[in-house]
Amino acid sequence: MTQTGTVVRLHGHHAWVLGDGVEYMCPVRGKFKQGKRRERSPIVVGDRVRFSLIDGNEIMLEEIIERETELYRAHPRFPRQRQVLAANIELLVIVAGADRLDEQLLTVDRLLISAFSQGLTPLLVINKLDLSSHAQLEPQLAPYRDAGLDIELVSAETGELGTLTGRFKDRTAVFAGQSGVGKTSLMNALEPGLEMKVQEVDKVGEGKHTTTHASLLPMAGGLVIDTPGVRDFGFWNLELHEISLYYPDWQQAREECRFNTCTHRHEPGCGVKAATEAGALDQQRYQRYLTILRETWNEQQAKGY
Ligand SMILES: Nc1nc2c(ncn2[C@@H]2O[C@H](COP(=O)(O)OP(=O)(O)O)[C@@H](O)[C@H]2O)c(=O)[nH]1
Ligand SMILES: [Mg+2]
Ligand SMILES: [Zn+2]
Repeated sequence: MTQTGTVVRLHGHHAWVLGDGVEYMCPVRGKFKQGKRRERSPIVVGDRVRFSLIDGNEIMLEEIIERETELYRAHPRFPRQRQVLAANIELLVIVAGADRLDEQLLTVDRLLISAFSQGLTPLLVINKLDLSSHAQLEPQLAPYRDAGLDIELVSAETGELGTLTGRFKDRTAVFAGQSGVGKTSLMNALEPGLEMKVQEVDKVGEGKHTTTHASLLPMAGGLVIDTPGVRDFGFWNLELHEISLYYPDWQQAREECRFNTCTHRHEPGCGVKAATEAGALDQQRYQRYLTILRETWNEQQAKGY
């Protein structure tokens, strides 16, 4: 008889599978192994699996259930190749600090592109509200509200979490954002005791294995993944003209572009440029888009695309 469960941790040649409230450890063999680099689909954290109970609490993996989403990045050693970091993550929590929001919006924009291109639902969390105010932040947030993005203004320090706590039930989330914005503090505020576990996991991840030791931990009624490797996922294999496809709020303007491969930089008859000049789209977000375009081009040149 088979059961289903979620891979919450991988280490060495073992997987920890959470099924029906019980955590089982089992060997990872054969087709499930993170082995040959050409292999398309080794088992990753977040995978839902079918397994059979052998005896007591020993299990055997039978099958990886088709993934809903994959969180991936360019492989650190083989940049033309995609490395899947985790499966079935639903929510990308993009954290920025209220005290230095200005300088973090470029990261926010990059992470939004990552979310939309990888099929994750983004949630923008502005932390350290104790160091700022709604009135100060609102002008910078307006373009994102106009884009229909969910935004939470919170403080891990004071424990004012707004409606953030209720957003994780039965969902799997990953936190991203610059270092020091309070990701760990927030996770710990959402699930007291989590910080200790995150540190344990980080230590495991420092080993000499090249695989990513991501772990899923229970948080606020759902699961959260937090490992160093997962934080630098980015866009993989995006053509320059595809980047703006992941600005959902630009769609109408984009339809006005003369060329369907328009990068909205210097092409004639560009709807996005026209809408920006007319004030219908945010000027600064457009400028950041140009920066992202340039950075992506540079990264691709460096990788020899
Ligand atoms: N004032 C203030 N400081 C915070 C808040 N949340 C976190 N911090 C501080 O910001 C620093 C970085 O937090 P940390 O959770 O390690 O950030 P991470 O690098 O994103 O995981 C720490 O010194 C925290 O105490 C907050 O809401 N308000
Ligand atoms: Mg941290
Ligand atoms: Zn255009």
